[in-house]
Amino acid sequence: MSVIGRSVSFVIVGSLLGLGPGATTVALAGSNPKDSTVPAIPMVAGSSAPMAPISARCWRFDDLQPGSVLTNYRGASFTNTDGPLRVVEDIPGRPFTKPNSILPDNYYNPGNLTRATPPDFVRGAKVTMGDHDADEDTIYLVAYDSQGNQIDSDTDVLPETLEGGLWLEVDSDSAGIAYIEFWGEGLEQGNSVYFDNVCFLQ
Ligand SMILES: [Ca+2]
Ligand SMILES: [Ca+2]
Ligand SMILES: [Ca+2]
Repeated sequence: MSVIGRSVSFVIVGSLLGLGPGATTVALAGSNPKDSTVPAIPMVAGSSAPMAPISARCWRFDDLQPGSVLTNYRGASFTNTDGPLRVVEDIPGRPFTKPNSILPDNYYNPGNLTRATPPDFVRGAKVTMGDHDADEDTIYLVAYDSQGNQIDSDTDVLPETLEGGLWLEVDSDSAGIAYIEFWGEGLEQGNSVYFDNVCFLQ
């Protein structure tokens, strides 16, 4: 039984942060609490003044050849603990970006996870994970420093009925995040979720 689902219901979504394909860089000059694609802007302690704008780079993987293996992309490295990460021309729905997302080849095996290492230390990261309904998945995102110490984590539950995904987000007080790891646990505890829209905030 598939635990990522394959029923087709593509939803055309707007461009992530309103920018073009592939890696993007943008200064986030404002925030809208109703827009889950835009991180909140940190405020200076004790005042209403915002800190310097956050620079966000987002990897959407939409210029990659479907069927290819994701390894290094725009200076970031991507690995999975149990086999290749596959570029698939398949998105479950919002907030995934068409046409591609990424799925571990061995998503059905228990315990596997994906690591993404940005080219430089970052102070935040965001990832979209989800699937074509089929099962309830608990998704996780963990940020580590260069010594392998956990800095921050985030988790959420994808309802069994959800055709699409959710964002998870981690951050640090300084640019101390060396890499992130993320996965989903669905039926049989496999990593049965697609991912997309990997964003690093500096
Ligand atoms: Ca995409
Ligand atoms: Ca699911
Ligand atoms: Ca699943």
